Amino acid sequence: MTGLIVKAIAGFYYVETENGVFECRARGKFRKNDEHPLVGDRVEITLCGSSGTVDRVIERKNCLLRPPVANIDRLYIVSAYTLPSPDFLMIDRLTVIAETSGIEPIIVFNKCDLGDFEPYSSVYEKAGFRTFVVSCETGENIDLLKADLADGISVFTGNSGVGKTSILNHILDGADLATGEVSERLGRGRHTTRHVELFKTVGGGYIADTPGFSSIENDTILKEDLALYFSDFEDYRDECRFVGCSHTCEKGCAVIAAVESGKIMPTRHESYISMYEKAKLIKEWELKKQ
Ligand SMILES: Nc1nc2c(ncn2[C@@H]2O[C@H](COP(=O)(O)OP(=O)(O)OP(=O)(O)O)[C@@H](O)[C@H]2O)c(=O)[nH]1
Ligand SMILES: [Mg+2]
Ligand SMILES: [Zn+2]
Repeated sequence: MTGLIVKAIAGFYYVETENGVFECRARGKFRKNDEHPLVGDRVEITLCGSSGTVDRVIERKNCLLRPPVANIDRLYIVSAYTLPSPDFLMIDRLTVIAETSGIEPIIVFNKCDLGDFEPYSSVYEKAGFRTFVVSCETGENIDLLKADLADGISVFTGNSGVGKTSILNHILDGADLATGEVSERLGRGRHTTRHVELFKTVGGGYIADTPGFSSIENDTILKEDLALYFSDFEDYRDECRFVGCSHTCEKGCAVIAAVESGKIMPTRHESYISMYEKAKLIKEWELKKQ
């Protein structure tokens, strides 16, 4: 029998099949090969009574390690206006991670009842991303987001406390998932959601709620390739004075000139420089090994 892993907790996989959801363990060979089934995986299972075992993972089209989900169509990168305020480096790193995995990154600004997102959302619209500005408090634009989740596998990610679960409570009929108060003092959430889970959306798609985080790793991109994933640099990156320009500090760099003249938003370039410095530490042979 085949099914879809919709939840993974403490070594148990919950597999949705046409006959319902079954609690399964992974066969020992997974552990031996250091492989792990992921939420979003299509799997073959064998049933024994009301529970079963995962025998095989059907080939993935992609997967992320953080959040750990497979076969993702769209990654919604959720930020809040405040409590916590947007972390542009985090947003930009996630867009690059998504695009290198063949996943569409979409920007969601939540808590728009608390302030005007226009200066932020225009940065991302200008850079070519689909962007939603919503509020769980007033319900503004939640219906647009809901319509966007009608098919495929979508994933909400972003810092703890930005309102990922709150949005799902609006979008999923009858859902009452636990949400957390954000500590006023720290401006951070308390990691209310602790596991990844896929929920069925109205149109028959799936949406994954995931635990928030405060930092991300797993960058696996060469510094030479990084600019290719900043589509707002596209019109400028071949116009620089020097071949092989890193677009970080060079004289005659057309990207830097575009930042100075307001055509590229400064936070996007700052994220680029920060990611470039990190990518310098990654060597080609290290990527091949993976
Ligand atoms: N003012 C306002 N508050 C919101 C909005 N959306 C969510 N909140 C509040 O933000 C807090 C955190 O919301 P959660 O939905 O738990 O955040 P989360 O992103 O799921 O957090 P983790 O599960 O920890 O990753 C809660 O107190 C919500 O009531 C909004 O649109 N406006
Ligand atoms: Mg949550
Ligand atoms: Zn340049």
